[in-house]
Amino acid sequence: MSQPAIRASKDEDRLACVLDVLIVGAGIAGIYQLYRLTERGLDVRVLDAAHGVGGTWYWNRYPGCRFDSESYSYGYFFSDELLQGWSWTEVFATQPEIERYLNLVVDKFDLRSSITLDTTVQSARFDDRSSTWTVTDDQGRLWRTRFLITALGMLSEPQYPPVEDRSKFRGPQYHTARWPEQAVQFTGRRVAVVGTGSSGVQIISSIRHEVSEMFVFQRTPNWCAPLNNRIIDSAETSEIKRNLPAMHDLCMTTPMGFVHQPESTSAWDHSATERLAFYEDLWARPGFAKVASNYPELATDPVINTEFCEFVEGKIRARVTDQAVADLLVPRDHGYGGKRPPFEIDYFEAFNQDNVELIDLTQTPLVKLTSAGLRTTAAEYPADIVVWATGFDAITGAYDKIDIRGLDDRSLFDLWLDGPRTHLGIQSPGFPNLFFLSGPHGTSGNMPRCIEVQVDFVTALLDHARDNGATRVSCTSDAEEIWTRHVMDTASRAASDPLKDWKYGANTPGKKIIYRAYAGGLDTYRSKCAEVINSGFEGVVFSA
Ligand code: NA7
Repeated sequence: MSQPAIRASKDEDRLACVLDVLIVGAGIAGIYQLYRLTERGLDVRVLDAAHGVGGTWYWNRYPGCRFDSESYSYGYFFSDELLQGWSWTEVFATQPEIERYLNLVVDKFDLRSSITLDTTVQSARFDDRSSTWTVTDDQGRLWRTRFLITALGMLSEPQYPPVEDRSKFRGPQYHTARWPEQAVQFTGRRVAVVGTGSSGVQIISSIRHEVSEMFVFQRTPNWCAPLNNRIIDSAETSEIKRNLPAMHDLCMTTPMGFVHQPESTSAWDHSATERLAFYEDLWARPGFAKVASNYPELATDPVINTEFCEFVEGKIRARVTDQAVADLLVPRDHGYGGKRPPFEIDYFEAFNQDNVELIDLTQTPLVKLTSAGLRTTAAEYPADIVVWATGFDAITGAYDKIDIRGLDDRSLFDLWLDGPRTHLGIQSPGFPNLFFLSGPHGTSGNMPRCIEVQVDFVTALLDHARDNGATRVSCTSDAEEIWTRHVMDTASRAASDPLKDWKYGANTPGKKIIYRAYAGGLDTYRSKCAEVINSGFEGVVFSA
Protein backbone atom coordinates (compact mmCIF):
# COMPACT_ATOMS: atom_id res chain seq x y z
CA MET A 1 0.00 0.00 0.00
CA SER A 2 2.73 2.46 1.00
CA GLN A 3 5.05 1.47 -1.88
CA PRO A 4 3.14 3.07 -4.80
CA ALA A 5 2.39 6.17 -2.75
CA ILE A 6 6.07 6.75 -2.03
CA ARG A 7 6.95 6.18 -5.68
CA ALA A 8 4.25 8.58 -6.78
CA SER A 9 5.49 11.36 -4.53
CA LYS A 10 9.08 10.82 -5.68
CA ASP A 11 7.85 10.96 -9.23
CA GLU A 12 6.09 14.23 -8.52
CA ASP A 13 9.40 15.65 -7.22
CA ARG A 14 11.10 14.67 -10.47
CA LEU A 15 8.30 16.01 -12.65
CA ALA A 16 9.79 18.76 -14.78
CA CYS A 17 6.63 19.72 -16.60
CA VAL A 18 3.10 18.75 -17.57
CA LEU A 19 2.67 19.50 -21.25
CA ASP A 20 0.22 19.34 -24.10
CA VAL A 21 2.90 18.05 -26.44
CA LEU A 22 6.46 16.82 -25.98
CA ILE A 23 8.61 16.58 -29.10
CA VAL A 24 11.82 14.55 -29.06
CA GLY A 25 14.34 16.02 -31.50
CA ALA A 26 15.16 19.60 -32.46
CA GLY A 27 16.00 18.92 -36.10
CA ILE A 28 14.12 20.01 -39.22
CA ALA A 29 10.98 18.07 -38.20
CA GLY A 30 10.99 18.98 -34.50
CA ILE A 31 11.47 22.69 -35.17
CA TYR A 32 8.67 22.85 -37.74
CA GLN A 33 6.29 20.85 -35.52
CA LEU A 34 7.12 23.12 -32.57
CA TYR A 35 6.33 26.16 -34.72
CA ARG A 36 2.97 24.76 -35.86
CA LEU A 37 1.81 23.76 -32.37
CA THR A 38 3.07 26.88 -30.59
CA GLU A 39 1.15 28.87 -33.18
CA ARG A 40 -1.96 27.09 -31.86
CA GLY A 41 -1.26 28.15 -28.28
CA LEU A 42 -0.35 24.66 -27.08
CA ASP A 43 2.13 24.11 -24.31
CA VAL A 44 4.95 22.36 -26.15
CA ARG A 45 8.51 21.40 -25.25
CA VAL A 46 11.27 19.94 -27.39
CA LEU A 47 14.03 17.81 -25.89
CA ASP A 48 17.25 17.09 -27.76
CA ALA A 49 20.47 15.32 -26.81
CA ALA A 50 22.59 17.79 -28.77
CA HIS A 51 24.15 20.98 -27.48
CA GLY A 52 22.55 22.97 -30.32
CA VAL A 53 19.50 22.85 -32.54
CA GLY A 54 19.48 21.39 -36.05
CA GLY A 55 19.51 17.60 -35.61
CA THR A 56 21.43 16.20 -38.58
CA TRP A 57 22.80 19.67 -39.26
CA TYR A 58 24.11 19.99 -35.74
CA TRP A 59 25.79 16.58 -35.48
CA ASN A 60 27.22 16.23 -38.99
CA ARG A 61 29.55 19.21 -38.76
CA TYR A 62 32.51 17.46 -40.39
CA PRO A 63 34.52 19.36 -43.03
CA GLY A 64 32.85 19.20 -46.42
CA CYS A 65 29.36 18.47 -45.08
CA ARG A 66 26.77 20.17 -47.25
CA PHE A 67 23.36 19.73 -48.86
CA ASP A 68 22.78 17.66 -51.93
CA SER A 69 19.24 19.02 -52.21
CA GLU A 70 19.17 22.49 -53.77
CA SER A 71 19.41 24.93 -50.84
CA TYR A 72 16.41 27.03 -51.88
CA SER A 73 14.22 23.92 -52.15
CA TYR A 74 15.27 22.68 -48.71
CA GLY A 75 14.29 25.43 -46.27
CA TYR A 76 10.96 26.04 -44.56
CA PHE A 77 8.09 27.47 -46.58
CA PHE A 78 5.69 28.44 -43.78
CA SER A 79 6.64 32.13 -43.68
CA ASP A 80 6.93 34.54 -46.60
CA GLU A 81 9.01 36.83 -44.45
CA LEU A 82 11.49 34.02 -43.82
CA LEU A 83 11.54 33.02 -47.49
CA GLN A 84 12.18 36.55 -48.66
CA GLY A 85 14.55 37.45 -45.83
CA TRP A 86 17.01 34.58 -46.18
CA SER A 87 19.39 34.19 -49.14
CA TRP A 88 21.38 31.00 -49.67
CA THR A 89 24.91 31.66 -50.88
CA GLU A 90 25.44 28.40 -52.81
CA VAL A 91 23.19 26.01 -54.71
CA PHE A 92 24.33 23.37 -52.20
CA ALA A 93 24.99 25.16 -48.92
CA THR A 94 27.58 24.01 -46.40
CA GLN A 95 26.76 22.78 -42.90
CA PRO A 96 27.73 26.06 -41.12
CA GLU A 97 25.32 28.03 -43.32
CA ILE A 98 22.54 25.49 -42.75
CA GLU A 99 23.10 25.56 -39.00
CA ARG A 100 23.00 29.38 -39.06
CA TYR A 101 19.71 29.23 -40.98
CA LEU A 102 18.10 26.83 -38.49
CA ASN A 103 19.23 28.94 -35.55
CA LEU A 104 17.80 32.01 -37.24
CA VAL A 105 14.44 30.23 -37.66
CA VAL A 106 14.39 29.22 -34.01
CA ASP A 107 15.13 32.78 -32.87
CA LYS A 108 12.95 34.57 -35.39
CA PHE A 109 9.86 32.60 -34.35
CA ASP A 110 10.73 32.72 -30.67
CA LEU A 111 11.05 28.95 -30.34
CA ARG A 112 14.32 28.69 -28.40
CA SER A 113 12.77 29.00 -24.93
CA SER A 114 10.65 25.91 -25.71
CA ILE A 115 13.72 23.76 -26.46
CA THR A 116 15.73 21.94 -23.80
CA LEU A 117 19.12 20.82 -25.13
CA ASP A 118 21.74 18.40 -23.74
CA THR A 119 18.90 16.09 -22.75
CA THR A 120 18.64 12.49 -23.86
CA VAL A 121 15.28 10.78 -23.64
CA GLN A 122 15.59 7.31 -22.19
CA SER A 123 12.06 6.00 -21.89
CA ALA A 124 8.41 6.83 -22.48
CA ARG A 125 5.45 5.10 -20.88
CA PHE A 126 1.77 5.52 -21.67
CA ASP A 127 -0.65 5.72 -18.77
CA ASP A 128 -3.95 4.18 -19.80
CA ARG A 129 -5.97 5.89 -17.06
CA SER A 130 -4.92 9.48 -17.73
CA SER A 131 -4.09 9.04 -21.45
CA THR A 132 -0.74 10.71 -20.94
CA TRP A 133 2.86 9.80 -21.60
CA THR A 134 5.58 10.00 -18.97
CA VAL A 135 8.97 10.56 -20.48
CA THR A 136 12.22 10.04 -18.56
CA ASP A 137 15.45 11.79 -19.49
CA ASP A 138 19.08 11.08 -18.69
CA GLN A 139 19.05 13.60 -15.85
CA GLY A 140 16.34 11.70 -14.04
CA ARG A 141 13.61 14.22 -14.87
CA LEU A 142 10.10 13.17 -15.79
CA TRP A 143 8.01 14.99 -18.37
CA ARG A 144 4.30 14.28 -18.43
CA THR A 145 2.60 15.05 -21.70
CA ARG A 146 -0.72 14.42 -23.41
CA PHE A 147 0.86 13.85 -26.81
CA LEU A 148 4.34 12.62 -27.64
CA ILE A 149 5.97 13.28 -31.02
CA THR A 150 9.21 11.58 -31.98
CA ALA A 151 11.26 13.54 -34.50
CA LEU A 152 14.37 11.40 -34.15
CA GLY A 153 15.66 11.48 -37.74
CA MET A 154 16.01 8.63 -40.21
CA LEU A 155 19.79 8.74 -40.04
CA SER A 156 20.75 9.78 -36.55
CA GLU A 157 22.10 6.74 -34.72
CA PRO A 158 25.78 6.48 -35.74
CA GLN A 159 27.24 3.10 -36.40
CA TYR A 160 30.81 1.86 -35.94
CA PRO A 161 32.23 -1.28 -37.53
CA PRO A 162 32.63 -4.16 -35.12
CA VAL A 163 36.45 -3.98 -35.21
CA GLU A 164 38.57 -5.13 -32.33
CA ASP A 165 40.35 -2.74 -29.99
CA ARG A 166 38.71 0.47 -31.15
CA SER A 167 39.65 2.13 -27.87
CA LYS A 168 43.33 1.16 -28.14
CA PHE A 169 44.09 3.81 -30.75
CA ARG A 170 46.06 6.57 -29.02
CA GLY A 171 44.97 9.47 -31.24
CA PRO A 172 41.58 11.11 -31.64
CA GLN A 173 38.84 9.31 -33.56
CA TYR A 174 35.63 10.88 -34.76
CA HIS A 175 32.41 9.64 -36.32
CA THR A 176 31.18 12.01 -39.03
CA ALA A 177 27.75 12.08 -37.34
CA ARG A 178 29.18 13.02 -33.93
CA TRP A 179 31.63 15.65 -35.06
CA PRO A 180 32.92 17.94 -32.27
CA GLU A 181 32.11 21.64 -32.17
CA GLN A 182 35.78 22.64 -32.02
CA ALA A 183 37.54 22.40 -35.38
CA VAL A 184 39.70 19.32 -35.96
CA GLN A 185 43.17 20.16 -37.31
CA PHE A 186 44.08 17.95 -40.26
CA THR A 187 47.06 19.94 -41.50
CA GLY A 188 50.16 17.77 -41.62
CA ARG A 189 48.32 14.80 -40.06
CA ARG A 190 48.08 11.22 -41.23
CA VAL A 191 44.39 10.48 -41.47
CA ALA A 192 42.54 7.19 -41.85
CA VAL A 193 39.00 7.48 -43.22
CA VAL A 194 36.80 4.39 -43.01
CA GLY A 195 33.72 4.44 -45.23
CA THR A 196 33.02 5.85 -48.69
CA GLY A 197 29.31 6.70 -48.58
CA SER A 198 28.03 10.28 -48.90
CA SER A 199 29.76 11.41 -45.68
CA GLY A 200 33.10 9.75 -46.48
CA VAL A 201 33.07 11.16 -50.00
CA GLN A 202 32.44 14.69 -48.68
CA ILE A 203 35.11 14.65 -45.99
CA ILE A 204 37.75 12.97 -48.17
CA SER A 205 37.34 15.64 -50.86
CA SER A 206 37.38 18.41 -48.29
CA ILE A 207 40.52 17.51 -46.33
CA ARG A 208 42.61 16.04 -49.15
CA HIS A 209 44.80 19.11 -49.52
CA GLU A 210 45.41 19.48 -45.77
CA VAL A 211 46.48 16.02 -44.73
CA SER A 212 50.08 14.82 -44.91
CA GLU A 213 48.79 11.35 -45.80
CA MET A 214 45.35 9.82 -46.14
CA PHE A 215 44.35 6.16 -46.07
CA VAL A 216 40.86 5.60 -47.44
CA PHE A 217 39.34 2.29 -46.32
CA GLN A 218 36.66 1.31 -48.80
CA ARG A 219 34.43 -1.73 -48.61
CA THR A 220 31.96 -0.92 -51.38
CA PRO A 221 32.62 1.69 -54.07
CA ASN A 222 29.67 3.94 -54.88
CA TRP A 223 28.34 5.49 -58.08
CA CYS A 224 29.51 9.01 -57.22
CA ALA A 225 28.42 11.78 -59.59
CA PRO A 226 29.30 15.48 -59.74
CA LEU A 227 27.33 17.74 -57.41
CA ASN A 228 27.82 20.70 -59.79
CA ASN A 229 27.66 23.27 -57.05
CA ARG A 230 28.03 27.00 -57.66
CA ILE A 231 27.65 30.35 -55.95
CA ILE A 232 24.23 32.03 -56.24
CA ASP A 233 24.67 35.66 -57.24
CA SER A 234 22.24 38.45 -56.38
CA ALA A 235 20.44 38.40 -59.75
CA GLU A 236 19.80 34.66 -59.42
CA THR A 237 18.73 35.14 -55.79
CA SER A 238 16.05 37.65 -56.88
CA GLU A 239 14.87 35.27 -59.58
CA ILE A 240 14.74 32.34 -57.13
CA LYS A 241 12.78 34.40 -54.60
CA ARG A 242 10.25 35.41 -57.22
CA ASN A 243 9.63 31.77 -58.08
CA LEU A 244 9.68 30.21 -54.63
CA PRO A 245 5.96 29.39 -54.26
CA ALA A 246 5.79 27.83 -57.73
CA MET A 247 9.01 25.91 -57.14
CA HIS A 248 7.69 24.60 -53.83
CA ASP A 249 4.47 23.38 -55.46
CA LEU A 250 6.47 21.69 -58.18
CA CYS A 251 8.67 19.87 -55.65
CA MET A 252 5.58 18.61 -53.85
CA THR A 253 4.25 16.93 -56.99
CA THR A 254 7.40 14.85 -57.55
CA PRO A 255 8.21 11.43 -56.05
CA MET A 256 11.33 12.70 -54.24
CA GLY A 257 10.50 16.34 -53.45
CA PHE A 258 13.36 17.78 -55.48
CA VAL A 259 13.29 20.61 -58.00
CA HIS A 260 14.22 17.99 -60.61
CA GLN A 261 11.23 16.86 -62.61
CA PRO A 262 10.81 13.20 -63.58
CA GLU A 263 11.61 12.40 -67.22
CA SER A 264 8.57 11.16 -69.12
CA THR A 265 10.32 9.97 -72.29
CA SER A 266 11.04 6.28 -72.33
CA ALA A 267 14.71 5.39 -72.82
CA TRP A 268 13.54 3.13 -75.67
CA ASP A 269 12.09 6.10 -77.56
CA HIS A 270 15.63 7.43 -77.90
CA SER A 271 18.39 5.99 -80.06
CA ALA A 272 21.67 4.95 -78.41
CA THR A 273 23.23 8.24 -79.57
CA GLU A 274 20.33 10.25 -78.15
CA ARG A 275 20.58 8.37 -74.86
CA LEU A 276 24.27 9.21 -74.61
CA ALA A 277 23.50 12.90 -75.21
CA PHE A 278 20.78 12.66 -72.55
CA TYR A 279 23.26 11.18 -70.02
CA GLU A 280 25.79 13.93 -70.81
CA ASP A 281 23.12 16.53 -70.19
CA LEU A 282 22.14 14.90 -66.87
CA TRP A 283 25.80 14.78 -65.88
CA ALA A 284 26.11 18.55 -66.20
CA ARG A 285 23.00 19.17 -64.12
CA PRO A 286 23.03 19.72 -60.35
CA GLY A 287 22.79 17.04 -57.67
CA PHE A 288 19.92 14.57 -57.73
CA ALA A 289 18.97 15.26 -61.36
CA LYS A 290 20.93 12.10 -62.19
CA VAL A 291 18.44 10.05 -60.15
CA ALA A 292 15.23 12.07 -60.20
CA SER A 293 15.29 13.13 -63.87
CA ASN A 294 16.81 10.01 -65.36
CA TYR A 295 14.84 7.74 -67.68
CA PRO A 296 11.90 5.99 -65.97
CA GLU A 297 13.56 2.68 -66.90
CA LEU A 298 16.60 3.37 -64.71
CA ALA A 299 14.87 1.67 -61.77
CA THR A 300 13.07 -1.03 -63.72
CA ASP A 301 15.11 -2.09 -66.74
CA PRO A 302 18.53 -3.67 -66.07
CA VAL A 303 19.63 -2.93 -69.65
CA ILE A 304 19.17 0.81 -69.17
CA ASN A 305 20.63 0.74 -65.68
CA THR A 306 23.72 -1.07 -66.98
CA GLU A 307 24.06 1.37 -69.84
CA PHE A 308 23.97 4.32 -67.45
CA CYS A 309 26.49 2.57 -65.15
CA GLU A 310 28.83 2.11 -68.12
CA PHE A 311 28.50 5.81 -68.86
CA VAL A 312 29.38 6.67 -65.24
CA GLU A 313 32.25 4.19 -65.27
CA GLY A 314 33.71 6.04 -68.26
CA LYS A 315 33.49 9.31 -66.35
CA ILE A 316 35.26 7.81 -63.32
CA ARG A 317 38.02 6.25 -65.44
CA ALA A 318 38.63 9.55 -67.23
CA ARG A 319 39.33 11.28 -63.93
CA VAL A 320 41.50 8.66 -62.24
CA THR A 321 45.06 8.42 -63.55
CA ASP A 322 45.92 4.91 -62.35
CA GLN A 323 43.44 2.51 -63.93
CA ALA A 324 44.20 -0.14 -61.30
CA VAL A 325 42.88 2.35 -58.72
CA ALA A 326 39.94 3.18 -61.00
CA ASP A 327 39.14 -0.56 -61.07
CA LEU A 328 38.58 -0.35 -57.31
CA LEU A 329 36.49 2.82 -57.51
CA VAL A 330 33.95 1.43 -59.99
CA PRO A 331 31.06 -0.39 -58.28
CA ARG A 332 30.59 -4.00 -59.36
CA ASP A 333 27.94 -5.26 -56.97
CA HIS A 334 25.03 -2.85 -57.45
CA GLY A 335 23.50 -0.75 -60.18
CA TYR A 336 22.89 2.99 -60.17
CA GLY A 337 20.32 3.67 -57.41
CA GLY A 338 20.83 0.24 -55.80
CA LYS A 339 22.34 2.25 -52.96
CA ARG A 340 21.90 5.95 -52.35
CA PRO A 341 24.49 7.52 -54.71
CA PRO A 342 26.79 10.19 -53.26
CA PHE A 343 27.30 13.52 -55.04
CA GLU A 344 30.83 14.84 -55.06
CA ILE A 345 33.18 17.74 -55.66
CA ASP A 346 36.62 16.59 -56.91
CA TYR A 347 36.35 13.27 -55.05
CA PHE A 348 38.04 11.09 -57.64
CA GLU A 349 40.94 13.55 -57.96
CA ALA A 350 41.92 12.67 -54.37
CA PHE A 351 43.08 9.27 -55.66
CA ASN A 352 45.51 10.91 -58.08
CA GLN A 353 47.45 12.36 -55.14
CA ASP A 354 50.66 10.56 -54.11
CA ASN A 355 49.76 10.95 -50.45
CA VAL A 356 46.33 9.27 -50.75
CA GLU A 357 46.04 5.48 -50.69
CA LEU A 358 42.87 3.50 -51.34
CA ILE A 359 42.59 0.25 -49.39
CA ASP A 360 40.10 -2.32 -50.65
CA LEU A 361 38.56 -3.93 -47.59
CA THR A 362 36.94 -6.67 -49.65
CA GLN A 363 40.45 -8.01 -50.39
CA THR A 364 42.01 -7.19 -47.02
CA PRO A 365 39.36 -6.67 -44.32
CA LEU A 366 39.86 -4.46 -41.32
CA VAL A 367 40.96 -6.51 -38.32
CA LYS A 368 41.65 -4.15 -35.45
CA LEU A 369 42.90 -0.82 -34.27
CA THR A 370 46.33 -0.64 -32.70
CA SER A 371 47.67 2.25 -30.65
CA ALA A 372 49.29 3.59 -33.84
CA GLY A 373 46.69 2.98 -36.54
CA LEU A 374 44.52 0.46 -38.33
CA ARG A 375 45.43 -3.09 -39.17
CA THR A 376 43.96 -5.05 -42.05
CA THR A 377 44.65 -8.69 -42.84
CA ALA A 378 47.54 -7.44 -45.03
CA ALA A 379 49.18 -4.46 -43.35
CA GLU A 380 49.16 -1.82 -40.65
CA TYR A 381 48.41 1.79 -41.59
CA PRO A 382 49.81 4.41 -39.22
CA ALA A 383 47.49 7.33 -38.48
CA ASP A 384 47.21 10.37 -36.23
CA ILE A 385 43.43 10.69 -36.64
CA VAL A 386 40.77 8.10 -37.47
CA VAL A 387 37.53 9.21 -39.12
CA TRP A 388 34.59 6.82 -39.04
CA ALA A 389 32.30 7.63 -41.96
CA THR A 390 30.54 4.33 -41.42
CA GLY A 391 26.92 5.38 -41.49
CA PHE A 392 23.92 4.76 -39.32
CA ASP A 393 21.68 2.17 -37.75
CA ALA A 394 19.08 3.61 -40.08
CA ILE A 395 15.44 4.56 -39.57
CA THR A 396 14.66 2.45 -36.49
CA GLY A 397 18.08 2.72 -34.78
CA ALA A 398 17.19 5.85 -32.82
CA TYR A 399 13.86 4.29 -31.75
CA ASP A 400 15.60 1.20 -30.42
CA LYS A 401 17.54 3.42 -28.01
CA ILE A 402 14.37 4.58 -26.21
CA ASP A 403 12.28 2.19 -24.15
CA ILE A 404 8.82 3.12 -25.48
CA ARG A 405 5.90 1.34 -23.79
CA GLY A 406 2.31 1.66 -24.91
CA LEU A 407 -0.88 -0.05 -23.75
CA ASP A 408 -0.37 -3.09 -21.50
CA ASP A 409 3.31 -2.17 -21.18
CA ARG A 410 3.92 -3.42 -24.74
CA SER A 411 7.22 -2.19 -26.14
CA LEU A 412 7.51 -0.53 -29.53
CA PHE A 413 10.78 -2.40 -30.00
CA ASP A 414 8.89 -5.73 -29.76
CA LEU A 415 6.14 -4.55 -32.11
CA TRP A 416 8.73 -3.56 -34.72
CA LEU A 417 11.08 -6.51 -34.19
CA ASP A 418 10.26 -8.07 -37.56
CA GLY A 419 9.97 -4.69 -39.23
CA PRO A 420 8.02 -1.52 -38.42
CA ARG A 421 4.23 -1.66 -38.44
CA THR A 422 2.61 1.74 -38.86
CA HIS A 423 -0.29 3.73 -40.21
CA LEU A 424 1.14 6.30 -42.67
CA GLY A 425 4.48 5.99 -40.89
CA ILE A 426 2.93 8.19 -38.20
CA GLN A 427 1.25 5.92 -35.67
CA SER A 428 1.31 2.34 -34.45
CA PRO A 429 -1.68 0.59 -32.86
CA GLY A 430 -1.42 0.16 -29.11
CA PHE A 431 0.53 3.41 -28.80
CA PRO A 432 -2.12 6.13 -28.42
CA ASN A 433 -1.10 9.79 -28.56
CA LEU A 434 2.30 8.91 -30.04
CA PHE A 435 3.23 10.25 -33.49
CA PHE A 436 6.37 9.61 -35.51
CA LEU A 437 7.91 12.20 -37.81
CA SER A 438 10.45 11.17 -40.42
CA GLY A 439 10.54 7.69 -38.98
CA PRO A 440 9.82 4.30 -40.55
CA HIS A 441 7.41 4.03 -43.50
CA GLY A 442 7.68 7.76 -44.15
CA THR A 443 8.68 9.10 -47.50
CA SER A 444 12.23 10.30 -48.17
CA GLY A 445 14.19 12.38 -50.68
CA ASN A 446 14.39 16.14 -50.18
CA MET A 447 13.67 15.67 -46.48
CA PRO A 448 12.03 18.96 -45.43
CA ARG A 449 9.44 18.54 -48.18
CA CYS A 450 8.65 15.01 -46.89
CA ILE A 451 8.65 16.19 -43.29
CA GLU A 452 6.31 19.09 -44.13
CA VAL A 453 3.58 16.65 -45.16
CA GLN A 454 3.88 14.65 -41.95
CA VAL A 455 4.00 17.70 -39.66
CA ASP A 456 0.94 19.20 -41.37
CA PHE A 457 -0.84 15.85 -41.01
CA VAL A 458 -0.07 15.56 -37.27
CA THR A 459 -1.10 19.20 -36.80
CA ALA A 460 -4.43 18.51 -38.53
CA LEU A 461 -4.86 15.41 -36.35
CA LEU A 462 -4.33 17.44 -33.17
CA ASP A 463 -6.66 20.19 -34.41
CA HIS A 464 -9.31 17.52 -34.96
CA ALA A 465 -8.72 16.09 -31.48
CA ARG A 466 -9.05 19.56 -29.92
CA ASP A 467 -12.20 20.40 -31.93
CA ASN A 468 -13.81 17.13 -30.83
CA GLY A 469 -12.71 17.23 -27.21
CA ALA A 470 -10.64 14.06 -27.67
CA THR A 471 -7.82 13.29 -25.29
CA ARG A 472 -6.82 10.05 -26.95
CA VAL A 473 -5.86 9.50 -30.58
CA SER A 474 -5.12 5.93 -31.70
CA CYS A 475 -4.80 4.19 -35.03
CA THR A 476 -6.62 0.97 -35.76
CA SER A 477 -4.94 -2.35 -36.43
CA ASP A 478 -6.72 -2.46 -39.80
CA ALA A 479 -5.23 0.89 -40.83
CA GLU A 480 -1.80 -0.31 -39.75
CA GLU A 481 -2.22 -3.54 -41.68
CA ILE A 482 -3.27 -1.73 -44.86
CA TRP A 483 -0.44 0.83 -44.73
CA THR A 484 2.24 -1.72 -43.84
CA ARG A 485 1.14 -3.93 -46.75
CA HIS A 486 1.17 -0.90 -49.08
CA VAL A 487 4.73 -0.08 -47.93
CA MET A 488 5.83 -3.64 -48.73
CA ASP A 489 4.04 -3.64 -52.12
CA THR A 490 5.64 -0.37 -53.21
CA ALA A 491 9.10 -1.36 -51.94
CA SER A 492 9.60 -3.52 -54.99
CA ARG A 493 9.30 -0.39 -57.18
CA ALA A 494 12.44 1.10 -55.66
CA ALA A 495 15.79 0.52 -57.33
CA SER A 496 17.13 -0.25 -53.83
CA ASP A 497 19.12 -3.44 -53.42
CA PRO A 498 17.82 -5.32 -50.34
CA LEU A 499 21.31 -6.62 -49.60
CA LYS A 500 23.01 -3.23 -49.92
CA ASP A 501 20.67 -0.41 -48.95
CA TRP A 502 20.32 1.02 -45.45
CA LYS A 503 16.58 1.40 -46.16
CA TYR A 504 16.46 -2.40 -45.77
CA GLY A 505 18.80 -2.35 -42.76
CA ALA A 506 21.41 -4.17 -44.87
CA ASN A 507 24.27 -2.07 -43.47
CA THR A 508 23.64 -3.08 -39.86
CA PRO A 509 24.94 -6.52 -38.91
CA GLY A 510 22.19 -8.78 -37.59
CA LYS A 511 19.33 -6.43 -38.53
CA LYS A 512 16.36 -8.04 -40.24
CA ILE A 513 16.35 -7.27 -43.96
CA ILE A 514 13.03 -5.56 -44.53
CA TYR A 515 12.12 -2.30 -46.23
CA ARG A 516 11.75 0.40 -43.58
CA ALA A 517 11.21 3.50 -45.74
CA TYR A 518 8.37 4.28 -48.19
CA ALA A 519 9.03 3.93 -51.91
CA GLY A 520 5.62 5.07 -53.14
CA GLY A 521 6.89 8.64 -53.57
CA LEU A 522 6.16 11.97 -51.91
CA ASP A 523 3.38 12.78 -54.40
CA THR A 524 1.52 9.55 -53.57
CA TYR A 525 2.22 9.90 -49.86
CA ARG A 526 0.77 13.38 -49.88
CA SER A 527 -2.43 12.22 -51.55
CA LYS A 528 -2.76 9.33 -49.10
CA CYS A 529 -2.45 11.76 -46.16
CA ALA A 530 -4.96 14.14 -47.79
CA GLU A 531 -7.40 11.23 -48.33
CA VAL A 532 -7.23 10.35 -44.63
CA ILE A 533 -7.78 13.97 -43.59
CA ASN A 534 -10.66 14.41 -46.05
CA SER A 535 -12.31 11.20 -44.85
CA GLY A 536 -12.45 12.64 -41.32
CA PHE A 537 -9.39 10.56 -40.36
CA GLU A 538 -10.41 7.09 -41.37
CA GLY A 539 -8.29 4.56 -39.51
CA VAL A 540 -7.80 6.90 -36.56
CA VAL A 541 -9.92 6.72 -33.41
CA PHE A 542 -10.50 9.86 -31.33
CA SER A 543 -11.83 9.37 -27.83
CA ALA A 544 -12.20 11.32 -24.60
P1 NA7 B 1 26.51 5.28 -45.63
O1 NA7 B 1 26.01 5.74 -46.92
O2 NA7 B 1 25.78 4.18 -44.93
O3 NA7 B 1 28.04 4.88 -45.82
C1 NA7 B 1 28.74 4.19 -44.82
C2 NA7 B 1 30.06 3.75 -45.35
O4 NA7 B 1 30.76 3.05 -44.33
C3 NA7 B 1 29.94 2.79 -46.53
O5 NA7 B 1 30.99 3.02 -47.40
C4 NA7 B 1 30.09 1.44 -45.84
O6 NA7 B 1 30.52 0.39 -46.66
C5 NA7 B 1 31.12 1.76 -44.81
N1 NA7 B 1 31.09 0.77 -43.73
C6 NA7 B 1 30.06 0.51 -42.91
N2 NA7 B 1 30.40 -0.50 -42.08
C7 NA7 B 1 31.64 -0.88 -42.41
C8 NA7 B 1 32.52 -1.88 -41.94
N3 NA7 B 1 32.16 -2.70 -40.95
N4 NA7 B 1 33.73 -2.00 -42.51
C9 NA7 B 1 34.06 -1.17 -43.52
N5 NA7 B 1 33.29 -0.21 -44.03
C10 NA7 B 1 32.08 -0.06 -43.47
O7 NA7 B 1 26.59 6.47 -44.57
P2 NA7 B 1 26.92 8.00 -44.85
O8 NA7 B 1 27.05 8.66 -43.54
O9 NA7 B 1 28.03 8.13 -45.80
O10 NA7 B 1 25.64 8.51 -45.59
C11 NA7 B 1 24.38 8.30 -44.99
C12 NA7 B 1 23.35 9.17 -45.62
O11 NA7 B 1 23.62 10.53 -45.27
C13 NA7 B 1 23.30 9.17 -47.10
O12 NA7 B 1 22.54 8.13 -47.60
C14 NA7 B 1 22.66 10.50 -47.37
O13 NA7 B 1 21.27 10.41 -47.26
C15 NA7 B 1 23.19 11.38 -46.31
P3 NA7 B 1 29.43 -0.59 -47.35
O14 NA7 B 1 28.81 0.24 -48.41
O15 NA7 B 1 28.44 -0.95 -46.26
O16 NA7 B 1 30.20 -1.73 -47.82
